[in-house]
Amino acid sequence: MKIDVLPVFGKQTDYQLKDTTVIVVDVLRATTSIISAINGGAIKVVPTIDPGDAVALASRLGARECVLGGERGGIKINGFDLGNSPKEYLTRTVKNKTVIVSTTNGTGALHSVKSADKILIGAMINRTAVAKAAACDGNDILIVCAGTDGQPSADDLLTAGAIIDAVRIYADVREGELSDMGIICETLYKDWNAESFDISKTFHYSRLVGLGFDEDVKFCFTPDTTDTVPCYKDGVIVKL
Ligand code: 3SL
Ligand code: MG
Repeated sequence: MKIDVLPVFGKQTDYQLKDTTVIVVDVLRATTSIISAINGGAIKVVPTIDPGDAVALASRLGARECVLGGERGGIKINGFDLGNSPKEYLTRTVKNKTVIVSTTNGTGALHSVKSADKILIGAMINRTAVAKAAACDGNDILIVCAGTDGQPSADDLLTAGAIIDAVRIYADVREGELSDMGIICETLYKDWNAESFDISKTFHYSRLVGLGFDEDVKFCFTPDTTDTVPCYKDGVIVKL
């Protein structure tokens, strides 16, 4: 089984998506919030790139049926019900609703891989569960990181490494099957786990803390708090 990591979405080829299980990671905070929305009882999550498309879809479905969530620059979009804090999605607000989300990088990352055979939603909170689901498929694995504003983001790379570390529980990853990017990510994860790499100094993490989202980053970086693995198919995200 080959495992590769794309540090920023949008550079994958059709060939890379063929017969591959893709895991999309935007640990801060879009994929963590999406997993939380499913855990909060949402029927489905619909990711949209443009906030205007999210509003149009919400008005077609009707306010009773859906919840609008998302951010720009980390802050809740004006007129939306929820921002992008995972805990907001664990409340009764989303129960039995369609959650429509638009975020700066995460929803773009999801759209960029929509032609893949299988797309799973990954984060630190479900790293072992998503690794198990991908490893048990037997396909090659491509972890697509959202990154931050077109640049690789240490938070996503570290999470990709955490997922790779967990894949080894369920599959034999032979020498040469893990790409150089995968080796870098796994090393970053091991350093973080051994407390020799400090994620709090990195750009997006410290920006969120500066905006007052300390609780969010702690929540997002607590490994294995859920077994939920959402999957993205035909434009919607549901529990696998
Ligand atoms: O980029 C995104 O999609 C967001 O998750 C960014 S933020 O963490 O909400 O600022
Ligand atoms: Mg991010």
